[in-house]
Amino acid sequence: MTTFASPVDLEAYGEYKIPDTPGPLYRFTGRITADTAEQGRYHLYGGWFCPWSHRVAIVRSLAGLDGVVTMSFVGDERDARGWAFREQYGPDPVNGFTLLRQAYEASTPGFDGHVSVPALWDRVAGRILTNDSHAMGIDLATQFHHLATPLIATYPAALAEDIEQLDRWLGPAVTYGVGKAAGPGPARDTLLATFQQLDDRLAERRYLLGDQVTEADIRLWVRLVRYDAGPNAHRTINPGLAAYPNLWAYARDLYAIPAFRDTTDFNSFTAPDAQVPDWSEPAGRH
Ligand SMILES: N[C@@H](CCC(=O)N[C@@H](CS)C(=O)NCC(=O)O)C(=O)O
Repeated sequence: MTTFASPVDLEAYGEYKIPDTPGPLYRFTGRITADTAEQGRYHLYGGWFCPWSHRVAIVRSLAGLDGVVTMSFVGDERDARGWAFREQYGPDPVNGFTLLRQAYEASTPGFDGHVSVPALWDRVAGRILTNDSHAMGIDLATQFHHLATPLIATYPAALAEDIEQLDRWLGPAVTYGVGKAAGPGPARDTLLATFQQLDDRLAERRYLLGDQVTEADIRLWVRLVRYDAGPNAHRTINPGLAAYPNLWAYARDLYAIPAFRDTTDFNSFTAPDAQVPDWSEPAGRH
């Protein structure tokens, strides 16, 4: 049995392209409910490099689900075949697939959409339930309380509206804006103005919504931890995250939490000649 995909080969296969097909981009929209939240039922296919996967990996740990929902990682390079299982991070422990595409094809015969991570596989149904990290983050945080005690409840009902409201601001400004901020256009000014607003906000509170870590912090943090390693590796956007002392200390404060630190693989997202700041410097925030 073949366990791993052959090496990335752009000459033979060409570049991965996002298919130009009509309809929703991410077609798997299933949800986990308390009655389908079962021990060992779900498997998370993720990528270390991927900020969306990273969000869900952090939630999984904070929800106490490391032993309830299994997780594995695709390699961080691809050709037209899409994400694949390679020696770098190990095989597919659920289906023995060599290409993530096989999981999508097993779910929808003739699948021609995005082969994306994160993807949540349902072992009972034998198919992908969802490839929407937003739904995964919420469901892992809220539907498993009969099976596991969360270390931190990241999506409390009382804060759900505040979390989504922050997302309507930080989504365009940071999540989607950071990749455009090195280029021409207004994205850079918007990003840096947002960093300044966050820095002011974090002078007064430990986390975005007060004294408790929530999904809002997780969504922002996966972008902050990549900022000086990827989008701002050559300091083309600004001199670095450290230009915003409260924001930078907040980001290090989160990095000190094992669920954040242990799900972070700097090698998977750091540009070869990037100057990465010292994330382990004590944050001194209480
Ligand atoms: N909306 C998706 C985005 C996931 C996403 O963009 N994943 C990237 C890797 S970080 C990917 O696999 N892209 C391949 C594709 O979209 O075709 C989510 O929130 O889960």
